[in-house]
Amino acid sequence: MKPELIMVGPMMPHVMEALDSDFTVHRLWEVSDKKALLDEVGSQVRAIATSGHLGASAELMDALPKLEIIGCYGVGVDAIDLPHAAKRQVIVTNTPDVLNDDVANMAIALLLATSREIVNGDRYVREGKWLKGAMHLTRSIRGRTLGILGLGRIGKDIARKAEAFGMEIAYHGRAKQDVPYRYYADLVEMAGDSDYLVAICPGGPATDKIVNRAVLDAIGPNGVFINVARGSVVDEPALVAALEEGRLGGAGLDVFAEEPKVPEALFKMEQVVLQPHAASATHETRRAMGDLVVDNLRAHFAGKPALTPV
Ligand code: NAP
Ligand code: 8YV
Repeated sequence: MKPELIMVGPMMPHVMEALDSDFTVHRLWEVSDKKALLDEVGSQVRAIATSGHLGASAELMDALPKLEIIGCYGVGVDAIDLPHAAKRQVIVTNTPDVLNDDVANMAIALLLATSREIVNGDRYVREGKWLKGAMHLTRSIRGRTLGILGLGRIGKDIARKAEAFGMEIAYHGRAKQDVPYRYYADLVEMAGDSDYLVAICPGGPATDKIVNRAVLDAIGPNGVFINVARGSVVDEPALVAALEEGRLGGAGLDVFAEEPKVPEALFKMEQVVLQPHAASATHETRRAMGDLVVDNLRAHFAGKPALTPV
Protein backbone atom coordinates (compact mmCIF):
# COMPACT_ATOMS: atom_id res chain seq x y z
CA MET A 1 0.00 0.00 0.00
CA LYS A 2 1.46 3.38 -1.02
CA PRO A 3 1.23 6.11 1.64
CA GLU A 4 -1.38 8.77 0.85
CA LEU A 5 -0.17 12.31 0.26
CA ILE A 6 -1.88 15.67 -0.27
CA MET A 7 -0.18 17.88 -2.84
CA VAL A 8 -1.26 21.47 -2.17
CA GLY A 9 -0.20 22.97 -5.51
CA PRO A 10 1.43 21.80 -8.75
CA MET A 11 5.15 21.06 -8.81
CA MET A 12 7.64 20.37 -11.61
CA PRO A 13 6.73 17.33 -13.77
CA HIS A 14 9.65 15.23 -12.48
CA VAL A 15 8.50 15.81 -8.89
CA MET A 16 4.90 14.89 -9.72
CA GLU A 17 6.08 11.71 -11.48
CA ALA A 18 8.32 10.70 -8.59
CA LEU A 19 5.60 11.32 -6.02
CA ASP A 20 3.01 9.49 -8.14
CA SER A 21 5.28 6.44 -8.27
CA ASP A 22 5.73 6.22 -4.47
CA PHE A 23 2.52 7.72 -3.08
CA THR A 24 -1.21 7.87 -3.71
CA VAL A 25 -1.33 11.58 -4.49
CA HIS A 26 -4.42 13.74 -3.96
CA ARG A 27 -4.13 17.00 -5.90
CA LEU A 28 -5.79 19.61 -3.70
CA TRP A 29 -5.60 22.49 -6.21
CA GLU A 30 -7.46 20.50 -8.85
CA VAL A 31 -10.68 20.14 -6.83
CA SER A 32 -13.17 22.95 -6.30
CA ASP A 33 -14.61 21.43 -3.12
CA LYS A 34 -11.46 20.97 -1.03
CA LYS A 35 -13.40 20.20 2.14
CA ALA A 36 -15.18 17.32 0.41
CA LEU A 37 -11.83 15.86 -0.70
CA LEU A 38 -10.37 16.21 2.80
CA ASP A 39 -13.50 14.65 4.34
CA GLU A 40 -13.19 11.74 1.92
CA VAL A 41 -9.45 10.95 2.09
CA GLY A 42 -8.09 13.03 5.04
CA SER A 43 -8.19 10.23 7.59
CA GLN A 44 -5.67 8.19 5.55
CA VAL A 45 -3.26 10.95 4.51
CA ARG A 46 0.24 10.72 6.05
CA ALA A 47 2.13 13.44 4.10
CA ILE A 48 1.76 16.91 2.59
CA ALA A 49 3.86 18.25 -0.29
CA THR A 50 3.59 22.02 -0.50
CA SER A 51 5.48 25.09 -1.65
CA GLY A 52 7.01 28.00 0.23
CA HIS A 53 4.16 30.31 -0.70
CA LEU A 54 1.20 27.90 -0.33
CA GLY A 55 2.45 26.52 2.98
CA ALA A 56 0.24 24.46 5.30
CA SER A 57 -2.27 25.84 7.81
CA ALA A 58 -3.23 24.37 11.18
CA GLU A 59 -6.67 23.74 9.67
CA LEU A 60 -5.21 21.62 6.86
CA MET A 61 -3.03 19.67 9.31
CA ASP A 62 -6.01 19.04 11.57
CA ALA A 63 -7.99 17.60 8.66
CA LEU A 64 -5.26 14.93 8.48
CA PRO A 65 -5.13 13.04 11.80
CA LYS A 66 -2.43 10.61 10.58
CA LEU A 67 -0.17 13.37 9.19
CA GLU A 68 3.53 12.58 9.77
CA ILE A 69 5.51 14.87 7.49
CA ILE A 70 5.27 18.08 5.41
CA GLY A 71 7.74 18.45 2.53
CA CYS A 72 8.19 22.10 1.55
CA TYR A 73 9.45 23.05 -1.92
CA GLY A 74 11.46 26.07 -0.74
CA VAL A 75 13.78 26.95 2.13
CA GLY A 76 11.45 29.57 3.65
CA VAL A 77 8.78 27.89 5.80
CA ASP A 78 6.99 31.01 7.04
CA ALA A 79 3.74 29.94 5.33
CA ILE A 80 3.69 26.69 7.33
CA ASP A 81 2.22 26.86 10.83
CA LEU A 82 5.39 25.55 12.51
CA PRO A 83 4.17 25.80 16.13
CA HIS A 84 1.13 23.73 15.15
CA ALA A 85 3.27 21.19 13.30
CA ALA A 86 5.49 20.90 16.40
CA LYS A 87 2.44 20.47 18.62
CA ARG A 88 1.19 17.72 16.31
CA GLN A 89 4.74 16.23 16.16
CA VAL A 90 4.69 16.55 12.39
CA ILE A 91 8.13 16.68 10.72
CA VAL A 92 8.66 19.66 8.38
CA THR A 93 11.36 19.51 5.71
CA ASN A 94 12.59 22.32 3.43
CA THR A 95 15.16 22.78 0.65
CA PRO A 96 18.22 24.55 2.11
CA ASP A 97 21.57 25.10 0.36
CA VAL A 98 20.67 23.82 -3.12
CA LEU A 99 19.29 27.28 -3.95
CA ASN A 100 21.99 29.45 -2.31
CA ASP A 101 23.90 30.15 -5.52
CA ASP A 102 20.96 31.22 -7.67
CA VAL A 103 19.26 33.26 -4.94
CA ALA A 104 22.54 35.02 -4.15
CA ASN A 105 23.01 35.63 -7.87
CA MET A 106 19.60 37.30 -8.02
CA ALA A 107 20.57 39.59 -5.16
CA ILE A 108 23.77 40.53 -7.00
CA ALA A 109 21.84 40.93 -10.28
CA LEU A 110 19.41 43.35 -8.58
CA LEU A 111 22.33 45.18 -7.01
CA LEU A 112 23.96 45.66 -10.41
CA ALA A 113 20.67 46.28 -12.21
CA THR A 114 19.81 49.14 -9.85
CA SER A 115 23.29 50.67 -9.59
CA ARG A 116 24.15 50.40 -13.30
CA GLU A 117 20.54 51.03 -14.39
CA ILE A 118 20.52 47.99 -16.68
CA VAL A 119 16.77 48.15 -17.33
CA ASN A 120 16.84 51.89 -18.04
CA GLY A 121 19.81 51.39 -20.38
CA ASP A 122 17.98 48.66 -22.27
CA ARG A 123 14.94 50.92 -22.65
CA TYR A 124 17.19 53.80 -23.75
CA VAL A 125 18.50 51.72 -26.64
CA ARG A 126 15.11 50.26 -27.65
CA GLU A 127 13.39 53.65 -27.61
CA GLY A 128 16.01 55.14 -29.95
CA LYS A 129 17.18 57.69 -27.36
CA TRP A 130 20.82 56.69 -27.85
CA LEU A 131 20.64 58.07 -31.41
CA LYS A 132 20.12 61.50 -29.86
CA GLY A 133 22.88 61.28 -27.26
CA ALA A 134 24.51 59.26 -24.53
CA MET A 135 22.61 58.15 -21.46
CA HIS A 136 23.44 59.69 -18.07
CA LEU A 137 26.19 58.12 -15.98
CA THR A 138 25.41 55.48 -13.36
CA ARG A 139 27.08 54.39 -10.10
CA SER A 140 29.81 51.83 -9.49
CA ILE A 141 29.57 49.41 -6.57
CA ARG A 142 33.29 49.00 -5.86
CA GLY A 143 34.18 50.38 -2.45
CA ARG A 144 30.53 50.72 -1.41
CA THR A 145 29.13 49.06 1.70
CA LEU A 146 26.60 46.26 1.46
CA GLY A 147 24.59 45.69 4.63
CA ILE A 148 23.16 42.16 4.80
CA LEU A 149 20.05 41.58 6.91
CA GLY A 150 20.32 37.84 7.62
CA LEU A 151 23.84 36.46 7.20
CA GLY A 152 22.75 32.83 6.90
CA ARG A 153 23.40 30.29 4.15
CA ILE A 154 22.31 32.60 1.32
CA GLY A 155 23.48 35.78 3.04
CA LYS A 156 27.03 34.39 3.26
CA ASP A 157 26.97 33.49 -0.43
CA ILE A 158 25.86 37.05 -1.25
CA ALA A 159 28.68 38.38 0.94
CA ARG A 160 31.33 36.27 -0.85
CA LYS A 161 30.06 37.38 -4.25
CA ALA A 162 29.82 41.05 -3.27
CA GLU A 163 33.40 40.88 -1.93
CA ALA A 164 34.53 39.82 -5.41
CA PHE A 165 32.99 43.08 -6.70
CA GLY A 166 35.09 45.03 -4.19
CA MET A 167 32.29 45.79 -1.74
CA GLU A 168 32.63 46.18 2.03
CA ILE A 169 30.34 43.82 3.95
CA ALA A 170 28.32 44.50 7.08
CA TYR A 171 25.57 42.36 8.58
CA HIS A 172 22.74 42.36 11.05
CA GLY A 173 21.16 39.36 12.76
CA ARG A 174 20.23 38.37 16.27
CA ALA A 175 23.78 37.28 17.07
CA LYS A 176 27.35 38.15 16.11
CA GLN A 177 29.06 35.43 14.07
CA ASP A 178 32.67 34.35 13.61
CA VAL A 179 33.04 36.01 10.20
CA PRO A 180 35.35 38.74 8.92
CA TYR A 181 32.47 41.20 8.40
CA ARG A 182 31.33 44.08 10.58
CA TYR A 183 28.41 43.14 12.86
CA TYR A 184 25.68 45.58 13.80
CA ALA A 185 23.32 44.71 16.64
CA ASP A 186 21.18 47.62 15.47
CA LEU A 187 19.58 47.45 12.01
CA VAL A 188 19.02 51.23 11.69
CA GLU A 189 22.67 51.83 12.50
CA MET A 190 23.77 49.35 9.83
CA ALA A 191 21.38 50.89 7.30
CA GLY A 192 22.89 54.32 8.03
CA ASP A 193 26.39 53.01 7.27
CA SER A 194 25.32 51.05 4.14
CA ASP A 195 24.98 52.11 0.50
CA TYR A 196 22.98 48.95 -0.26
CA LEU A 197 20.91 46.94 2.15
CA VAL A 198 19.88 43.43 1.13
CA ALA A 199 17.24 41.53 3.08
CA ILE A 200 17.73 37.74 3.11
CA CYS A 201 16.36 36.73 6.52
CA PRO A 202 13.32 34.46 7.07
CA GLY A 203 9.80 35.86 6.95
CA GLY A 204 7.27 35.36 9.76
CA PRO A 205 6.29 37.24 12.93
CA ALA A 206 9.87 37.82 14.21
CA THR A 207 10.89 39.82 11.13
CA ASP A 208 7.52 41.33 10.21
CA LYS A 209 8.18 44.86 8.81
CA ILE A 210 11.65 44.82 10.36
CA VAL A 211 12.63 47.11 7.45
CA ASN A 212 10.48 50.05 8.55
CA ARG A 213 10.51 53.77 7.80
CA ALA A 214 13.45 54.38 10.13
CA VAL A 215 15.55 51.75 8.31
CA LEU A 216 14.55 53.03 4.86
CA ASP A 217 15.35 56.62 5.82
CA ALA A 218 18.71 55.47 7.17
CA ILE A 219 19.56 53.78 3.85
CA GLY A 220 18.81 57.21 2.42
CA PRO A 221 18.39 59.04 -0.90
CA ASN A 222 21.67 57.68 -2.32
CA GLY A 223 21.06 54.15 -1.07
CA VAL A 224 19.30 51.10 -2.48
CA PHE A 225 17.17 48.46 -0.75
CA ILE A 226 17.24 44.94 -2.21
CA ASN A 227 14.67 42.38 -1.03
CA VAL A 228 15.13 38.70 -1.86
CA ALA A 229 13.74 37.54 1.52
CA ARG A 230 9.97 37.91 1.92
CA GLY A 231 7.57 40.79 1.23
CA SER A 232 6.58 40.68 4.90
CA VAL A 233 10.02 41.85 6.10
CA VAL A 234 9.45 45.37 4.77
CA ASP A 235 6.69 47.88 5.51
CA GLU A 236 5.61 48.02 1.85
CA PRO A 237 3.56 51.25 2.00
CA ALA A 238 6.50 52.91 3.79
CA LEU A 239 8.83 51.59 1.06
CA VAL A 240 6.63 53.02 -1.72
CA ALA A 241 6.37 56.36 0.11
CA ALA A 242 10.15 56.54 0.67
CA LEU A 243 10.78 55.92 -3.04
CA GLU A 244 8.07 58.39 -4.13
CA GLU A 245 9.42 61.11 -1.85
CA GLY A 246 13.07 60.48 -2.79
CA ARG A 247 14.01 59.56 0.79
CA LEU A 248 15.25 56.20 -0.59
CA GLY A 249 17.37 56.13 -3.75
CA GLY A 250 16.19 52.88 -5.31
CA ALA A 251 15.03 49.32 -4.82
CA GLY A 252 15.49 45.87 -6.33
CA LEU A 253 12.55 43.72 -5.33
CA ASP A 254 11.97 40.00 -5.90
CA VAL A 255 9.30 39.56 -3.22
CA PHE A 256 6.16 41.45 -2.19
CA ALA A 257 3.63 41.53 0.61
CA GLU A 258 0.69 40.17 -1.41
CA GLU A 259 2.18 38.20 -4.30
CA PRO A 260 1.49 38.22 -7.17
CA LYS A 261 0.02 41.67 -6.51
CA VAL A 262 2.63 44.43 -6.66
CA PRO A 263 1.90 48.05 -5.66
CA GLU A 264 1.14 49.82 -8.96
CA ALA A 265 3.04 52.91 -7.86
CA LEU A 266 6.27 50.91 -8.34
CA PHE A 267 5.57 50.25 -12.04
CA LYS A 268 6.40 53.82 -13.06
CA MET A 269 9.55 54.19 -10.98
CA GLU A 270 12.77 54.10 -13.00
CA GLN A 271 14.86 53.68 -9.83
CA VAL A 272 13.15 50.34 -9.11
CA VAL A 273 13.80 46.91 -10.65
CA LEU A 274 11.11 44.27 -10.15
CA GLN A 275 11.18 40.47 -10.33
CA PRO A 276 8.33 37.94 -9.97
CA HIS A 277 9.72 36.04 -6.93
CA ALA A 278 12.17 34.36 -9.29
CA ALA A 279 15.40 34.18 -7.27
CA SER A 280 15.47 30.36 -7.20
CA ALA A 281 13.64 29.99 -10.52
CA THR A 282 16.25 28.33 -12.75
CA HIS A 283 15.76 24.88 -14.26
CA GLU A 284 18.79 23.60 -12.34
CA THR A 285 17.88 24.90 -8.90
CA ARG A 286 14.19 24.12 -9.11
CA ARG A 287 15.09 20.55 -10.17
CA ALA A 288 17.41 20.19 -7.17
CA MET A 289 14.74 21.63 -4.85
CA GLY A 290 12.16 19.19 -6.25
CA ASP A 291 14.55 16.25 -5.82
CA LEU A 292 15.08 17.23 -2.19
CA VAL A 293 11.33 17.35 -1.52
CA VAL A 294 11.00 13.82 -2.92
CA ASP A 295 14.14 12.49 -1.18
CA ASN A 296 12.95 13.78 2.20
CA LEU A 297 9.55 12.11 1.82
CA ARG A 298 11.08 8.87 0.53
CA ALA A 299 13.59 8.75 3.40
CA HIS A 300 10.86 9.22 5.98
CA PHE A 301 8.64 6.48 4.57
CA ALA A 302 11.66 4.16 4.26
CA GLY A 303 12.00 4.48 8.03
CA LYS A 304 15.06 6.75 7.82
CA PRO A 305 15.52 10.27 9.22
CA ALA A 306 14.42 13.10 6.91
CA LEU A 307 17.42 14.64 5.11
CA THR A 308 16.70 18.31 5.77
CA PRO A 309 14.25 18.72 8.65
CA VAL A 310 13.53 22.29 9.78
P1 NAP B 1 19.24 30.79 7.08
O1 NAP B 1 20.49 30.08 6.72
O2 NAP B 1 18.40 30.26 8.18
O3 NAP B 1 19.63 32.30 7.40
C1 NAP B 1 18.74 33.21 7.94
C2 NAP B 1 19.51 34.37 8.56
O4 NAP B 1 18.56 35.31 9.04
C3 NAP B 1 20.40 33.96 9.71
O5 NAP B 1 21.66 34.52 9.51
C4 NAP B 1 19.73 34.57 10.95
O6 NAP B 1 20.73 35.04 11.82
C5 NAP B 1 18.92 35.71 10.36
N1 NAP B 1 17.72 35.97 11.15
C6 NAP B 1 16.80 35.05 11.55
N2 NAP B 1 15.85 35.65 12.28
C7 NAP B 1 16.19 36.95 12.36
C8 NAP B 1 15.61 38.07 13.00
N3 NAP B 1 14.49 37.96 13.73
N4 NAP B 1 16.21 39.27 12.86
C9 NAP B 1 17.35 39.39 12.14
N5 NAP B 1 17.94 38.36 11.52
C10 NAP B 1 17.38 37.16 11.62
O7 NAP B 1 18.27 30.90 5.83
P2 NAP B 1 18.62 30.93 4.27
O8 NAP B 1 18.66 29.56 3.74
O9 NAP B 1 19.80 31.82 4.05
O10 NAP B 1 17.27 31.63 3.72
C11 NAP B 1 16.88 32.88 4.20
C12 NAP B 1 15.50 33.26 3.71
O11 NAP B 1 15.57 33.71 2.37
C13 NAP B 1 14.44 32.16 3.67
O12 NAP B 1 13.87 31.93 4.94
C14 NAP B 1 13.45 32.70 2.67
O13 NAP B 1 12.44 33.46 3.32
C15 NAP B 1 14.29 33.62 1.78
N6 NAP B 1 14.42 33.07 0.42
C16 NAP B 1 13.85 33.72 -0.62
C17 NAP B 1 13.99 33.22 -1.91
C18 NAP B 1 13.39 33.91 -3.09
O14 NAP B 1 13.00 33.24 -4.03
N7 NAP B 1 13.34 35.23 -3.10
C19 NAP B 1 14.67 32.02 -2.12
C20 NAP B 1 15.24 31.38 -1.04
C21 NAP B 1 15.11 31.92 0.24
P3 NAP B 1 20.53 35.02 13.42
O15 NAP B 1 20.08 33.62 13.75
O16 NAP B 1 21.87 35.37 13.97
O17 NAP B 1 19.52 36.07 13.71
C1 8YV C 1 10.59 29.49 -3.93
C2 8YV C 1 11.59 30.65 -1.88
O1 8YV C 1 10.28 30.28 -5.02
O2 8YV C 1 12.92 28.90 -1.07
C3 8YV C 1 12.22 29.87 -0.79
O3 8YV C 1 12.04 30.25 0.37
O4 8YV C 1 11.03 31.68 -1.65
C4 8YV C 1 11.72 30.20 -3.27
O5 8YV C 1 12.82 29.42 -3.49
C5 8YV C 1 9.34 29.22 -3.20
O6 8YV C 1 9.50 28.58 -1.99
C6 8YV C 1 8.47 28.37 -4.10
O7 8YV C 1 7.23 28.38 -3.59
